[in-house]
Order: sequence, then C-alpha cells, then structure tokens
Amino acid sequence: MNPKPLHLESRCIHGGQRPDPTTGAVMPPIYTSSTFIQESPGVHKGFEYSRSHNVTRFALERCLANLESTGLTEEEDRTQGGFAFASGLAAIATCLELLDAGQTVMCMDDVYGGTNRLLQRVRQRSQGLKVVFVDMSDTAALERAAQACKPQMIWAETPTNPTLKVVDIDAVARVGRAHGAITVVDNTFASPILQRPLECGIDIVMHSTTKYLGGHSDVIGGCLVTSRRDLAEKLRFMQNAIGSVMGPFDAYLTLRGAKTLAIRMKQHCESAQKIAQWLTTQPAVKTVVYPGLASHPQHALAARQMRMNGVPAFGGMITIHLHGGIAESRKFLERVHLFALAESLGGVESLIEHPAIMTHASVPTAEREALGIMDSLVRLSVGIENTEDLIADLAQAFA
Ligand code: P1T
Repeated sequence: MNPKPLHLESRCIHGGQRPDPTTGAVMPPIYTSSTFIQESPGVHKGFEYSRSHNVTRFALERCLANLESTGLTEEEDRTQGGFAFASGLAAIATCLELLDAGQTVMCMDDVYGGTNRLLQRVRQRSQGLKVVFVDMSDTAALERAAQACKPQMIWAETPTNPTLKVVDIDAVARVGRAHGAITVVDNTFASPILQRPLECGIDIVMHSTTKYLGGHSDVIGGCLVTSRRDLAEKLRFMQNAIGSVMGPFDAYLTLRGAKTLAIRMKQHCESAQKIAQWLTTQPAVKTVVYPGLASHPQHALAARQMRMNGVPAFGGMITIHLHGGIAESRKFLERVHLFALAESLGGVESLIEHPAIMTHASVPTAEREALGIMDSLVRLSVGIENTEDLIADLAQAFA
C-alpha cells in the first residue's frame, strides 16, 4: 500500500530529503569538495566533479522537484527532474539552450526586465532566436499568436512582474501541446505553494530561487524543474555542459529557506490581501493591482489557479499606480522606512521599488509604456512583519 502523499507544508521540510548515509546528519552537509577520488579510472561512488555532481546541490534539487510535483523517481532522473543554477537568469539562459539557432520563442509580454533583456538583447543576436511577445492573459490572443508564429517554446510568467497579469496555465499547456512547443512557466511570484504548473501539463517550471524559495534575501539562485524524462536528460546535459551551477553554500542556504516556504507564503498572502484592500482606500493611490481583489481583471482565474490547501491565495506582490508622476513616486519611496527601497522580492522583509527606474529599466521605453510600467507605478513585496506596522509605514509615507 502506498503511504498517503504528504501535504506541501511537510514536503517543504522532507521532500527529497534523507539523512546523510555516512554520518546520519539530519541536514545535508555542505560538500565543498570540487572533486572526488576514483579507485580506478571511471570507477567511483557516483561522484566525479562538483559541477556535475554535488551532494548539497542534489539535496536542494530533489526538494525543488518534490515541491513542483515532478513525480520522477531517482531511477528515472538522479535529482527527480530538479536542476539548480547560479541565478534565475542562469536557469533561463540554460533553458533557452534547448532551442536551436533561429527557432521561435513566444513570450509573455510582461516578464521580469532581465528575462526580456536576455531574449531581446542577447539571444536574438547570439542564437538568432525569434522572439514574439504576446499578452497571454488573453487566451484567445495566445491561441492566435501560436497559430501565426508556430513557436518551438512558449514562455509564460504568472503572475507577471511587475503588472501582475495572470495567465491561464492550463491554456498555455494546451496550446503548447497543440503546436508541439516546449512550455515553460516562470513560477517565481506564486511559488510552488500556490501553483504547480507541471500538474497542469506544463513541461518546465522555472524559478528565481533568490525570491520566495530562498526567502531571506541572502542568496542568489535559480532552478528548472521538469517531469518529462527526455527534457530532464537534456537539461542535465546542458547544466553540466554550460556549467552555471549553484554552489554548495548557496544550495544549503536555499534548502534551509525552502523549509519554511509554506508558512511564509501563508503570511505573505494574508498580509498582502489586507494591505491591498487598505491601499484601495488611500486618496494618493489611483489603482491597486492585486490578483486577490475583485477589481483585478483575472481575479476569477487567479482564484481558480492560485490556491493554498484548496483555498484561493494570491501571493505577496502588490502593484499600485499613484496619482501624479515621478516626483510624487520619488517622494513616497523616499519616505517609507519599514518597506526597504530595493530591487528583488519574496523575502521575509518588505521591499518596495520603482520598476521603470529599477527592475525594468532594461525594457525598451516604448514597450514599457505600452505595458503600463509608468513613472506612477510602484511595486510592493509584502514581507512577514506585523501587518499593522506595514500599514502604518505606508500611511506615514502618504501623509
Ligand atoms: O535575479 P535572478 O535570480 O537572476 O532571477 C531573475 C528573475 C527571473 N524571473 C522573475 C519573475 C524575477 O522576478 C527575476 C528577478 N527579479 C528581480 C530581481 C526583481 O526585483 O524583480
């Protein structure tokens, strides 16, 4: 009889983990050795060189595979379809190497500025990739664009950075299958606690583990996760051949962070919902964008797709449009104290930033404006401090 599968809170802590076989250590040790001894050429304990094989990284990779529900066994793939990289962008760059020169990527129009930059300013030139940006929150537009451009890869991000558009993950999987395209979802904003795209038939999930998975703003990393054996084999080859792997210290910190992911996400969601509602009452705020508000254009989809233990939960990111322009935005951002004015997101501490000047400066101005990333737009990453303290901080900055 199969034991009952564990809930996500338990999988954060135990998923893919086991005591160290040599010592019984409950937490995987940080294996710093760059190389491993061989009894005879090619005869070893399964570990040759740390770019290819690292015990600490493998422990994190199995945890990520478990959280994203790959369902692969270790016999099918050594880390069950999980692959960790030096940064989120290193993970994206490696994933794009699945494509041949000249092939087409259909990409969500609103994505992290660095994703846009890698596609438009690097891979279009160096790999000859054709990049087609589409607003996939409109499923009909997604279908039409796929029909027209016949992509080999579909790259979705949901909710998007920074305008928090929500893309129907089931629809992306369906369109990808119909066109034989590899589907990828950047799941950074939701985390595997709120949505697990592989369960919807997506081929690859990508994360900047710098964000919610690490959770403490003290480590940069990224990952790719797949439940397809053929893609796991290709990604394992690419990870080693390209070499932008996550180091053992970073893998240790990320694994440690991931253990509290579920409990942190619960608080991020609760606090962000309260703060988003409060923001709608503030005269300085023109609009509040949060998937948990009924006013969000894809609220119903978000309520179906983003869930924690079966209950709708909408994440910790809020975007607001202030009245006025850059002067008003600057004044507000200079006045907050508890919210730190800084790039990044997903940590225990609250962060706030100005995408047009900070995280999305690399997106060409015309595209940025078409997406609504204006001088009046401010992005909040709600941490897990006391919610009243956070509201008080915003209130004094508006005053
Ligand atoms: O920063 P890095 O670990 O390389 O991850 C890149 C990345 C990929 N995908 C999404 C959705 C992201 O948000 C990021 C990084 N984002 C920020 C640094 C930011 O402040 O938005």
